[in-house]
Amino acid sequence: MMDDRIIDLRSDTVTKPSAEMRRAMAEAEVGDDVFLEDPTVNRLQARAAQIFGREAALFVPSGTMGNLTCLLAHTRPGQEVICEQKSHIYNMEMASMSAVGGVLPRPIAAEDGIMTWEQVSRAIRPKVYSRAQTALVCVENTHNLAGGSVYPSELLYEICDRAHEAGLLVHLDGSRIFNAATYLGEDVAGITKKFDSVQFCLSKGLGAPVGSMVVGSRAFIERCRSIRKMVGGGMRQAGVLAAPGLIALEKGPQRLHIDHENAKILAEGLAKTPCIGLNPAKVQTNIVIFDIRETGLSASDFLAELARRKVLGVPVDSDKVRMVTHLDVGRSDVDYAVAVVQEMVGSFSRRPAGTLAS
Ligand code: TLP
Repeated sequence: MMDDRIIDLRSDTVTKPSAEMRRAMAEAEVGDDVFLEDPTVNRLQARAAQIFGREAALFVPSGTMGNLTCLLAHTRPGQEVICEQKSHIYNMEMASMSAVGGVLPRPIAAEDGIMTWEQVSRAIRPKVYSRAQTALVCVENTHNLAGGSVYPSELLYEICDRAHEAGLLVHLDGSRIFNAATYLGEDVAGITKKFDSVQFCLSKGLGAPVGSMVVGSRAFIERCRSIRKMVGGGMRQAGVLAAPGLIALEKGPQRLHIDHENAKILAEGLAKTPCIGLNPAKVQTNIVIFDIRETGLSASDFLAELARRKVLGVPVDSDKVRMVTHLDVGRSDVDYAVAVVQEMVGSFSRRPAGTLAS
């Protein structure tokens, strides 16, 4: 990379809408979506439902709102929700499950974020009058903070079937479900068919500027529409946002394999760097998480040094850094990012311990 550009690997949410998307936004046919009269939103919802093989879909402003809407539709205050310990819904959605939904999360730790039915079943509350009752299981696929890991579909089927037998509902935080589908070589309809609800993001790897979709049965989506209004997500001429969403939905999935290849190259390059801890074999999709403890720096100091060199990532905790590949970073950017990390870590090891350049 010769120019002054910043290589932004903080998230796949940072992508900018393409010229085609901006044109579609300018030209979108719109109406008042709270009256169900926005033709572009209606088209997006119909297309999402079709792709997922479901009766209906609902456009929501964010993944967070999509997850909360489903959670509110499936539970009532005082119940419990089983989720993975590092899941986004538990860690990064402002505790909305408890603060808004009045439900108690029951987090369970699973290797690589991939829960088994055995682990889930052990967390189900017994039917004792003094115990909060388990209502819902939330699954995240791909699993963000576990490094973009992917559930084998058979495991998802087992969790859904057995949860249903136990009288529980199952929600999928499928923010990056198209990344999972790309990795598996399967379609999203098949992967998600047994879930009671699915939320997926248009604004991550698919490249739309805004928005997520909730898909499910017609009755479920009608209920979600009221809940979306309750939480302030009833948008009006939202067709200007649905228009790039339609392009993201059609074109985004076709190029995700490029992001996965770039993530693999990034991971392999970083793994060769002294003091960086990472197993590239575990990188399945577009998220790379690595340990920087041995550099002697905290994640925030490491990232500040990196930012001075125009490469951006985010901290996962004090020892770990996350980088995410997406449509606005190419192979040469990834090569550059690896070279920068190698140069930077090399320069630390030549300096007296505990000192940084001012
Ligand atoms: N993830 C964002 C940040 O919040 C960390 C990111 O950069 O990865 N579920 C999952 C699995 C997510 O990764 C995210 C966003 C959400 C839900 C929430 O989506 P938004 O940001 O649209 O509310």
